[in-house]
Amino acid sequence: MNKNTACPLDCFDACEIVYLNDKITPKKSGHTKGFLCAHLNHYKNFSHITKPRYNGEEITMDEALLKLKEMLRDSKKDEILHYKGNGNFGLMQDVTSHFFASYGATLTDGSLCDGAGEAGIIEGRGSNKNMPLSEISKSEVVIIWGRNPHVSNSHLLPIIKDKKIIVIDPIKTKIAKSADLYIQIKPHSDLLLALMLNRFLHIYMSYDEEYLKSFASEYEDYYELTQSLRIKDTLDFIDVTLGQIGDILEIIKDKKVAIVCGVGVQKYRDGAEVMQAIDAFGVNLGLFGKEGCGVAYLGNSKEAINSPFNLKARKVSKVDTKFSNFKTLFIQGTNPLSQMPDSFRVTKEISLVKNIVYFGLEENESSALAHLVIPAKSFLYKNDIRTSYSHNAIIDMPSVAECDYGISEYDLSAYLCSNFDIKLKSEVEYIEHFKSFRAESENDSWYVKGREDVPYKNGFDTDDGEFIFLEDLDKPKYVDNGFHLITSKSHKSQNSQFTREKNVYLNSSLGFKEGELVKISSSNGYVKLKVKINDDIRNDCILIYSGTKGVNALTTSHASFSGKSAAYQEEKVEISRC
Ligand SMILES: Nc1nc2c(c(=O)[nH]1)N[C@H]1C(S)=C(S)[C@@H](COP(=O)(O)OP(=O)(O)OC[C@H]3O[C@@H](n4cnc5c(=O)[nH]c(N)nc54)[C@H](O)[C@@H]3O)O[C@H]1N2
Ligand SMILES: Nc1nc2c(c(=O)[nH]1)N[C@H]1C(S)=C(S)[C@@H](COP(=O)(O)OP(=O)(O)OC[C@H]3O[C@@H](n4cnc5c(=O)[nH]c(N)nc54)[C@H](O)[C@@H]3O)O[C@H]1N2
Ligand code: SF4
Ligand SMILES: [Mo]
Repeated sequence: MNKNTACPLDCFDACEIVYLNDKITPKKSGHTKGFLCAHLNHYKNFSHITKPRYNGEEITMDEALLKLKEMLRDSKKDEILHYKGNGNFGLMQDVTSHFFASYGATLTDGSLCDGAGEAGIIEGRGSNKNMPLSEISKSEVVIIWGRNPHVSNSHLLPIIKDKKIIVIDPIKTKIAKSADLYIQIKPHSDLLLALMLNRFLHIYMSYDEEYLKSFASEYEDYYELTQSLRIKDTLDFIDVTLGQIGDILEIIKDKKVAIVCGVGVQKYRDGAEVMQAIDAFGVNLGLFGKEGCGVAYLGNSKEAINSPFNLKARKVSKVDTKFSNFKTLFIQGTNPLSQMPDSFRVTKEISLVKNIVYFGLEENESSALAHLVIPAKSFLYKNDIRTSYSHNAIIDMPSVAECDYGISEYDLSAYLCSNFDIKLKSEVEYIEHFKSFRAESENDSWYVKGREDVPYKNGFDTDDGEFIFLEDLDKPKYVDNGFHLITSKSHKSQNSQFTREKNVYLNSSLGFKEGELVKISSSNGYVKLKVKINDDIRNDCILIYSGTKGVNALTTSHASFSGKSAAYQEEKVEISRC
């Protein structure tokens, strides 16, 4: 029997799946276009935890739930922390937060992902309404700016294959190799590039004056701000030539342009300002509110959907979390010991917690440290529904098969709610609630009601409907030492899930040999990895993929200045032979 569901992973694409004769297959129509990525094609080959454990001993699920109840009773309410990630992107995953919030426990806020960029977008536009895939498909020129679609967003590729492509990335990614124009920018200089582009747009009088007068009337002041930079010094510093600036402006002139950004541009403490400046370039081109034009980032996947869950609680930072302030830590759908920044600090802090619970699918650093391990059911065996951060579909995810191990988030929450006297509706009622936010389209897919494919047609969501530009700049310091750490997504893993990378990738000109063991250090910590040579990487950068064991020993727990987001690429690193 065919059953339709969706990939649960934290990914732009949110693919639709047909479960056919016990096999995961792609839906042929719609944005999934008949293909899935390697993670889902091989999903069933990856092993999942099947037995709950307490202090290393296997126990039954009933015993595990009892232990969990005892741990919660053993702690004061404000000594309990629910630390949840997006290992599964289903909307029902928040049902556990409903329990913890209603019980009086602490939740987290901030982001390990796109929070800085989102804060910059909200600062400028008043909201984060995304340019969906369906609109990118109508554009003529696509600027891929700090996103790596062959790895993280493969369903974008068929949509843009016949368009003019410009890529801005310190790494010569696969799409960079076939692009019409590739700028191998120095990392962390996109803010300066966006300001330079804006400045030359004005010099060449190519900005959309009529649009700016209506929706961004401070554009002259912003132009003045861009004039505070010295052109030659700035371009030398960011490693972009005047010719390349001219080429970009020439390619996009009078075209429908989609600027497609990823998290790469904003893994810095000033990540919000970077996105706000890229947005401002889009505004000066008049890209908002027009078909086939705009700036795409990671949109708010919950836009236009009200949560039925109680999520009001005391919240602590997800980035520099003081775990030792808590007696019971409930980790769900994330692997903080690998994926949070500043791993040495995180390990030290979490080790001081009396009761550590890990609720997930697979073994990793966090399950190894946990006292109580509770296996979750995978998406195939539970009911959910999901949305995406790059398109407007809402996809039902009913259970498509049975399995006799693990527990769903709903069943675990139902157990806790009934034991601690907290109101919980039936699973069906919650899923129906989410379904009430959908509207059917022609090709038997559902969309989130009220989301606009072309947002900001009548101006922005700021108080006066006008775009807000950056008002001042930290004077750039044209000094540089150490290597830039690039830590992007791998095609082998989904952050720390599936097959994890093990190496550091270096340009051959640095003189290291393939297979050599090196020590990479920052002011935060160090990691030892074997070298792989790759000349697609600039010689002032080193690349260690997200999910590589130890990479976050190098990263800082100082959050972004705005958006409470991790800044994985802020720290410079050194390399030495072991
Ligand atoms: N296969 C796979 N797919 C995934 C994931 C995964 O782990 N594996 N993770 C998912 C998640 S959680 C997310 S958030 C998305 C993110 O997906 P992407 O936004 O594509 O994220 P990254 O790979 O981190 O970075 C994208 C690009 O930014 C470049 N970059 C790094 N620093 C800079 C810089 O300073 N400036 C510029 N211009 N570019 C820079 C990198 O070289 C990289 O090519 O992917 C999702 N999809
Ligand atoms: N150095 C560096 N660090 C990074 C990044 C980077 O680019 N570089 N990227 C950051 C980004 S963008 C992100 S989003 C984070 C991601 O980091 P995490 O949120 O830790 O994501 P994963 O490593 O994919 O781990 C997901 C976990 O969810 C569990 N899981 C999967 N499905 C389910 C389910 O249905 N139920 C339950 N209960 N659990 C489930 C899996 O077993 C796994 O333990 O990492 C961040 N960390
Ligand atoms: S491309 Fe993304 S959404 Fe599609 S199957 Fe792979 S991980 Fe899932
Ligand atoms: Mo992410």
